[in-house]
Amino acid sequence: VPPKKRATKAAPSKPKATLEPCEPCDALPATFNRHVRYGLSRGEVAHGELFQALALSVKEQMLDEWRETRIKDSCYDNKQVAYLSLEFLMGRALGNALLNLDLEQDSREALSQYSVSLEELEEAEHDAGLGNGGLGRLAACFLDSCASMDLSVTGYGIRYEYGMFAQKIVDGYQVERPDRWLREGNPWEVRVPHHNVTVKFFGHTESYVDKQGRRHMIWVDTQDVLAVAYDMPVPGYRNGRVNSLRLWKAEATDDFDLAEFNQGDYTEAVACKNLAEQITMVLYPNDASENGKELRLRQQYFLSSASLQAILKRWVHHHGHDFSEFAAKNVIQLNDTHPSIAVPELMRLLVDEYGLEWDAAWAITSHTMAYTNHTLLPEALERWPVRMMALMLPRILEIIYEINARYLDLVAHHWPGDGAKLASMSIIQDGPDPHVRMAYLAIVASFSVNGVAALHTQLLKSGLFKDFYSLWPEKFNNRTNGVTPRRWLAHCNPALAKLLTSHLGKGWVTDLSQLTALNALTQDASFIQKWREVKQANKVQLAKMIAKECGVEFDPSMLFDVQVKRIHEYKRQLLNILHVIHLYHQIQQGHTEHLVPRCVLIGGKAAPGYFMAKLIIKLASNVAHMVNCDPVVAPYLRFAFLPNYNVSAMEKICPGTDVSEQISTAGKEASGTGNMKFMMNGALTIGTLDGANIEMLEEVGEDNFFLFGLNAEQVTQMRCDYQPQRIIAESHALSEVMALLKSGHFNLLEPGIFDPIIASIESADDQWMTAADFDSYRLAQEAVAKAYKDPKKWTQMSIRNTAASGRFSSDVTIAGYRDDIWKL
Ligand code: B1N
Repeated sequence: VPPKKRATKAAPSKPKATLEPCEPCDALPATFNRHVRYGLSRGEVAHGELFQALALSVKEQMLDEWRETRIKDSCYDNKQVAYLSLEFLMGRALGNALLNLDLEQDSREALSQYSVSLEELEEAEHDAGLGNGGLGRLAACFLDSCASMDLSVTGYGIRYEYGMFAQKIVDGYQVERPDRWLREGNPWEVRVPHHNVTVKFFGHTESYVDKQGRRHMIWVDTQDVLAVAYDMPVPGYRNGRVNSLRLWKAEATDDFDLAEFNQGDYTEAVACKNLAEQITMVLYPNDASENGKELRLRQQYFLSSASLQAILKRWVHHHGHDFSEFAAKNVIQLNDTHPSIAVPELMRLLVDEYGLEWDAAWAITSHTMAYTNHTLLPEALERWPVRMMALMLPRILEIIYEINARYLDLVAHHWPGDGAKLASMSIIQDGPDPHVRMAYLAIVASFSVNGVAALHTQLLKSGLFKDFYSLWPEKFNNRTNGVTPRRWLAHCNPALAKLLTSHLGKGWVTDLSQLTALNALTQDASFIQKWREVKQANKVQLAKMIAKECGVEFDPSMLFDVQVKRIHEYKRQLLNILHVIHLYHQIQQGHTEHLVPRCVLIGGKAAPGYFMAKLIIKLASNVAHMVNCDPVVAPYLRFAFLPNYNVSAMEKICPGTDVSEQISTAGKEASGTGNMKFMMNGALTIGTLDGANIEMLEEVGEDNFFLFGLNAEQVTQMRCDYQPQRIIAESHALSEVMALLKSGHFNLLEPGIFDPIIASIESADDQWMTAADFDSYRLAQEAVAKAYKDPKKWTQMSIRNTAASGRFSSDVTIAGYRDDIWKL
């Protein structure tokens, strides 16, 4: 690091502690021993405490490189990316850190004097479940790729006290339990109080005119909340870079509720500080659905304001109040509209706090913001009531109106005399209860708008954002999602990783396209044999977990058929369950000649207020009960619902899966990313032409993919005249399944509970068109069974899937963001 130039020849001052080269830190085993000896509680040393000691030791190993990364990024004036997200679904950190820092052997050595294995300690780590599903996990994969590709990218999120709820199944029903993930402390985080900022809420605005006659707005009488900074290290894969995930915690400022203080009610005032701290108390557990609560808007503004203040402070620290280069040196990537309130907030900070003119501030904002859309589902498109914003964020609302007025001038220019266009494209949705359309706000202010898979982006351009696309075609681009091969192959599937490395070398870990070389091995009998053995061993491990968590015996010689993801009607777990009922019925009828013994696993959480999703879990549980207790069925079919599906469960599930279920109604799943994790680990996909499935199919070829169902266009067409009752009547298999369901066979003691499910399948309004795809799905499942009967052929298909998965590394996705959006 070049020393900072001094302007004058000053007397030698004390060296800055941060820049001074220091002694290399102790090796891991020594550090670990120190933590065990001086850092632990007095009693018996439990796994949890040894985990803490090891995690603290591993963090210490990162501290120098973490500091050097920070210094390097500021010294060289690199362009910086801020990835703003309400969710970072990080999962466990230990295994990933050991892999990326190459500290596995050292850790085993450190543990050798203790009667505990590294694997046992890894199990003692609590998942950081700060996300719902795909969107939050994508953010986590992106952080790994950015660090591994040596990019200066910081994640900004919320340090929720309670992460994604823990799911229990009681009498077949989902029960939510709080996830107090920080109870034992978080060894990875570092509290950085000198980065704290305050965030304003409520109050009102006033205007004044300065000496030069310029009008200014001030936001006064606010209730301020302290944003406390916590940093988590994000180590790159063996490259010396350690990026940061900055998580904000809300705390009361010291001068909270002055009024009450002044009245002398000290204790009341202190007790009231809870209100501020509520902001970061809990993650909203709704995946791709309504989140319209006031507290949620507070979270969004809290994250956005705190992060932007931190970014601007750093800028001013290095450049003073000269913002001319700001947009050239900064990108703010909005992970969906959840942090899109950052748009007016950046304007507010630049105009009100740093004194820029509106036009200058807008030029900066609109060249800095970039927006990723993750869903087309109307119920997930965020809109905030104007009356709520007027109270909570009065200055922000004024700015939104100003942005809208100027933008509507442009719309009027583009579509002269078209009042309907103005109304439909306005950021403010007018009416008796006007709302702010956050997606429109994000598009108007962003230089880039991207979808997350080819079909999804296409549908954005031709549907949801059609008018915006015609106004600004150059803003729109596609970035197909990906997943990190470090966690989702190297870490979670060590046996396969070893086999890959022994044949291809280790380059695949950072260049997953190298897996295409596997195609040359599909005729190599000994390689096929080894591949089978790895899959078989992983199935044994998965079966152990299922026995433990579900009490159901999965026989590893049977086909493992898995669907794990959030429970949502559009993802059609129901279609899967109907197929299980069909198989069950076939077996009971004695039609077993073409059956391939199969174990079906479904796992996932339902949003606590989503009635149908919860009922689908209950149906799965009840069907599983009937299937598993029938000795006639047992040799052919087992069915389990896995409670509390999360990141660390997926790490065991995807290596042991034969068939991955990606069966959403076409046009509804923006991308999917679980589909990619399974593919990477050699599972075959049964899927619709939806999201990234389409691109997976393109890569692997139709011969290695079980395709079924309507495509997005056919779904839209059929919606006009959907007649599920006729479809059911015309399908012998589906008629039988519906009859069995209606007979109450799966709910003998709870009559009528599944009526809403039956009604939804039979309804002409069924958005998800489960009946329409049933027969096609059933036939595709028959093709799966047939293929599985030929082990050699199946294994070749499995190898080809892994070989073709290189394009779905998040490194490829991030290379796209880097070159085409961030221009790093
Ligand atoms: O984002 C993933 C995609 O792979 C999935 O297809 C998509 O469903 C998912 C509101 C969401 N879209 N929208 C959300 C999450 C939380 C919330 O409060 C919406 N999640 C997705 C990654 O691109």
